[in-house]
Amino acid sequence: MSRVGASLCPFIFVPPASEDAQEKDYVGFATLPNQVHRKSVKKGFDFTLMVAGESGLGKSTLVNSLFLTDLHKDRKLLNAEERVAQTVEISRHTVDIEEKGVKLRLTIVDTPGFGDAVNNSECWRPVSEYIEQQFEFYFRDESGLNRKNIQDHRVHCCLYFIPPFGHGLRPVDVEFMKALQEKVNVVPLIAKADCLTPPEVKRLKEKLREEIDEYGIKVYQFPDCDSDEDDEFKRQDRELKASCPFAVIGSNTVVEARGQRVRGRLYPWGIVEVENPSHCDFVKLRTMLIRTHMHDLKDVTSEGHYESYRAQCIHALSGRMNPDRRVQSPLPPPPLSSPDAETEKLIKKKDDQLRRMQQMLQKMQQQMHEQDL
Ligand SMILES: Nc1nc2c(ncn2[C@@H]2O[C@H](COP(=O)(O)OP(=O)(O)O)[C@@H](O)[C@H]2O)c(=O)[nH]1
Ligand SMILES: [Mg+2]
Repeated sequence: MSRVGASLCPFIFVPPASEDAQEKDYVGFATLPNQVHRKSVKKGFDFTLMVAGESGLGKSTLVNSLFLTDLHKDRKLLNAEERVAQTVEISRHTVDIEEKGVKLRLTIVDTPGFGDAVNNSECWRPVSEYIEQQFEFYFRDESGLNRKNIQDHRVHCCLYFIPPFGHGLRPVDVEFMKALQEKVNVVPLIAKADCLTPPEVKRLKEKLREEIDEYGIKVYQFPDCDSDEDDEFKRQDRELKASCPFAVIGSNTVVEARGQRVRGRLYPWGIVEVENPSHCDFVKLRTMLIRTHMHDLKDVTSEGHYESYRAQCIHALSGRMNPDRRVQSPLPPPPLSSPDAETEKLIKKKDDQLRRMQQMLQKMQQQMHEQDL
């Protein structure tokens, strides 16, 4: 066995060269999974979580509670006029969290304005554009020459907050989730669940599940549990799926309950504990995001949502570079009716995007050509 491995990978025990003749066929790749694991642990994990929904539903409070950190401590408080002017303002906060030597770089994308304006039609558009823009940046970096330093800000999950007060989904909720469903993993939540009694929570969950089906909204689907998992894991997985949409409570204050200090909300009639599973599904949501489904959310993002964005871009680019292909397209020609102003704006935006990508490709080709010379 080569000794070189010892210096490359200081963590792994490498037997001395003279140790045993039987070892001579041993190349050492059995340790590769360890190396990959160590490398990713050392590098850390990153995860981008978006919160969306009406203003005042407890989005910022919940993300602070989820990651036990005040993500918004630098937030500038807006006066009433600014709030009205800023219908939807998207902000991004990144925090590095470390637990037992494992690093997590967490990015929270907050969408604070939705619902503050009188007219909420198309309030999903800036959010949807934000998600697509991150795909565009990634596509540009991935196709460029500087692929080692890609900044990946693709959104892996969007928690969509549904108010607890109504009788189910409002048209704006349906519209919002449908507009995002092909671009991001949408996880619907019942906000401020402390406003509801347990039978009310149960009824609202049933109603929401029915409506999500009825309207054909594609929310994030939890993957099937492997048949070789142990019974306890299978039970937890069943429970997790049965609890959707999760009913959550957030709090930034610590209160005294049953002799312990817990995150909770103190009312004249009692205390509601955020992390008490009989009070709400907060722990289930956190377990799902951090322990059990983070990798799946990332996989679905890159292999599903991003892949279809990328395929569209490549298709559009190849159509542009080779005009003959457009002629041969089996698709019927678009209708000749004149597009409305909104559609024209969109087409112009897409055209600009494509032009930028074409320029980038040409630049890359030129650089590669120069390198070859
Ligand atoms: N009853 C109740 N109030 C909450 C909860 N979470 C947050 N709040 C309160 O709702 C208000 C708005 O919270 P905030 O997190 O700023 O909402 P956002 O606009 O959606 O980000 C604040 O007064 C919070 O203290 C909750 O789970 N239950
Ligand atoms: Mg907020």
